[in-house]
Amino acid sequence: MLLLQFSTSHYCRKARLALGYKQIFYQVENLTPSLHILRVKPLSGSTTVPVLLPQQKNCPAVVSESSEIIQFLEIYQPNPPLYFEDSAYQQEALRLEAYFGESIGKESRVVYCQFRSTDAGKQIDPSWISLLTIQIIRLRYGINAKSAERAAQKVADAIALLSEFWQDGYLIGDRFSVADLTAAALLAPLGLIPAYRRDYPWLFERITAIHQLCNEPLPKNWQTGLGIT
Ligand SMILES: N[C@@H](CCC(=O)N[C@@H](CS)C(=O)NCC(=O)O)C(=O)O
Repeated sequence: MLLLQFSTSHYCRKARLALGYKQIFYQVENLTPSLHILRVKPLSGSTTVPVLLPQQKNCPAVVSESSEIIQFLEIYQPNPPLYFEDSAYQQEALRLEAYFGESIGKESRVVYCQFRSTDAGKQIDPSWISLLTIQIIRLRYGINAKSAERAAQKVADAIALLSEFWQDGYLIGDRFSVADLTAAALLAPLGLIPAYRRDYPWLFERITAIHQLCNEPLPKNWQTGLGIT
């Protein structure tokens, strides 16, 4: 399988966590933001990554959108499962996947990109390509101090929800699911922001454990969130 991705995208992280959890062999093709459209649009008709090319017999040629990728992987390789057989649990799992994926994922991107435009945030990766990418993302999604403040409030609400479940359990039932995986992927970028690492150590311990479970490396520069360079 081939995953078309941006290496730093948290939606692509979500797809990689699912592939890793299921121990499916795959390769990645890293695309450059903006130029990626030339590769992705003819395949999926959309402009976003991740896009998975299963390259297997009896499989679709192209699967785009992280939630569609997980749905495909559940059929391709049901074990270990990320979905539930119990329909009430499954409905709740998909609801939380949408909440953390579509809503909170967008807000954490705003908070992270705003932080990356500050002096402290630039130190995470001061290379011109990284700083340019952050500026492109800020323009693309209209990110500024005001939108970051609103986003931080929504992120705080999501963390409050997680604190009820994650300190000693899972979001749904008594096992790991697509809901936990999505929350871990979409909140992972906040681990590079020292204030979040200081205020919510349990959150990042859990995100670290989920990465281990899914055989996925933590975000590059994860230690800088602790002030360790
Ligand atoms: N709902 C999509 C969101 C994916 C998404 O927003 N991807 C961003 C990267 S983090 C992207 O490809 N942006 C490029 C663009 O919108 O042109 C999913 O879950 O896959």
